[in-house]
Amino acid sequence: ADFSGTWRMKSSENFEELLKALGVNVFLRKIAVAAASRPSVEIKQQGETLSIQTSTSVRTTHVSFTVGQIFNETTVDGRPCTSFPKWDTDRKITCEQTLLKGEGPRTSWSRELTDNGELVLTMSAGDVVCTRVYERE
Ligand code: R13
Repeated sequence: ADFSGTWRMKSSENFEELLKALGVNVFLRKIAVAAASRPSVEIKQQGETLSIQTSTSVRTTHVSFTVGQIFNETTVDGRPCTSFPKWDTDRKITCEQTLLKGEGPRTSWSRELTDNGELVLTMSAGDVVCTRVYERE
């Protein structure tokens, strides 16, 4: 599967609930939710190595990793973690995160290319799952 491309978000569910589950206060949550409603995502992939830049007006993140290898990133609420991405199927990467410091709900994300060419991102914190669907720009 090739995740490469520039992606535009079509829909998002439970993003605010996700931040709430992570303990983000209502003030920062509202700012994050507003900004995250208009992201731009650029993915470059070469073989098993992906580079993902997620841009919004208030926060831009960049991660680069190889599936099967542990890497450092931050959780969606900005806490440093190590992440372990694996192929769930040949079109879906699932990544479990482990906080470097402190306690918090278990977090993970997954990215899947669907049959109709969309990209489905899930982000989980404990029982809360946020689902965001992207289409190619
Ligand atoms: C601001 C500070 C407070 C915290 C926060 C968390 C997330 C975000 C912004 C902030 C944003 C996240 C966007 C995520 C996307 C994900 C995706 C709580 C640290 C800066 C307000 C904007 C776009 O779709 O891949």
